[in-house]
Amino acid sequence: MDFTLPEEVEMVRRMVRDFVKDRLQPLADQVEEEDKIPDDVLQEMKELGFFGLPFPEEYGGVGVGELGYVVALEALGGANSAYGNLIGAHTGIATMSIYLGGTEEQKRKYLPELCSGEKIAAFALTEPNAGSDAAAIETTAVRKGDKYILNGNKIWITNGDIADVVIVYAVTDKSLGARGGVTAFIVEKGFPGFSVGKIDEKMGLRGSHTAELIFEDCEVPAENVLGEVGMGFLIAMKALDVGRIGLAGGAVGGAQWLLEQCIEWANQRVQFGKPIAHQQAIQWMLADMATEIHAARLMTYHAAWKLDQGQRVSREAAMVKLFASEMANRVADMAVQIHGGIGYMKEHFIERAYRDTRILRIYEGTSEIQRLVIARDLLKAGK
Ligand code: COS
Repeated sequence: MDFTLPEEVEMVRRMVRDFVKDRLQPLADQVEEEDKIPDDVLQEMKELGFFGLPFPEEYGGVGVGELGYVVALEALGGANSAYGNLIGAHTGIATMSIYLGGTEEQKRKYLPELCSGEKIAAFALTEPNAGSDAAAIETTAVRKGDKYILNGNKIWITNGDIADVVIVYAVTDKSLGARGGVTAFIVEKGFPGFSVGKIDEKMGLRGSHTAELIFEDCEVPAENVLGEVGMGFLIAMKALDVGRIGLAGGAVGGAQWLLEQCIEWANQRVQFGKPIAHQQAIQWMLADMATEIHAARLMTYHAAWKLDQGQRVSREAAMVKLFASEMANRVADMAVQIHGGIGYMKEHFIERAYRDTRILRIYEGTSEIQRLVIARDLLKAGK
């Protein structure tokens, strides 16, 4: 067994790490205050290939697979969460839905401009009455001639306010439910009847917005049915399998960065006449953080590798999402503890990281849903 990362993946890691250090970290407070990623930074991210990392070059992607994508999200961990969030929603689940479920024609039409970042994508599944229970969506799509007419509301949609292309999941046959009754649609910004509602006020993740999306007799050409009618639920589940691995990569990166900040702080903060790093209480927290990060990183790389081998990863994706997000929350909690009073202050980045980390246990499937997916798979397989 060889744990060495491929050279092209190492190159991606170095590129993202340098970009974070030189370009993103100096802007951290600005992004937090303005609640916006600066336009010139967004442009640079597009030029560096951030938007199409895992996809094959024939569709305009960078071609570094899920492993390269995960390593990039990990390296982004030292920056505000806004960047990983933008990429996670755009690449990890929205563009991924087209890649996994689209016809060849749809892939050729949409992937190049999504991979270049010329167009931004969002993934619209969640509704007021359908969060964890994704099959309970109520948005309807009814065929009328060569169009489908969509009616309903989606909420908390990441990139919703800036998306040019939205993957919308809607009910085409209520009687079939998750097994053939849900269809995915590629909805473009200008389609009649589609509008963006309110932008949410969140606990954290400033610089990344979630919004309500409204479909009022929204007209979608029949050729924009993603893949086939009735395949929507499967496409959503498969995209979420992939997205959850990327999310775990981001959680590992964020936790690693917090660990490094804690080591630096513990070496410089003097109490009782010596740096607090000399106290065993602090050392044990650092050791626990490092051990959990290592475990989550290996699990995440393994899941990404398995996906790149073309194997099904539903169980592993749920496991890494569960473990890495819970781990990142434990690490963020210890990071505040090690920093003490200063870590609770609004002006300190540790306070921001603590708030931003909390969502990891909720979006792209709560920890409870991940346990449900794992347990169902265990009981089905008997091992
Ligand atoms: N890959 C392939 N097929 C899948 C699948 C996956 N990952 N997950 C489910 N399916 C299939 C099932 O095999 C089943 O088909 P068969 O009965 O023919 O085998 C069908 O899809 C329905 O699945 P299931 O019975 O598991 O559906 P449930 O309604 O019980 O819900 C959960 C499944 C809870 C896993 C799903 O609703 C879920 O993931 N919820 C969380 C949603 C989420 O992550 N939201 C975040 C919003 S996006 S940021």
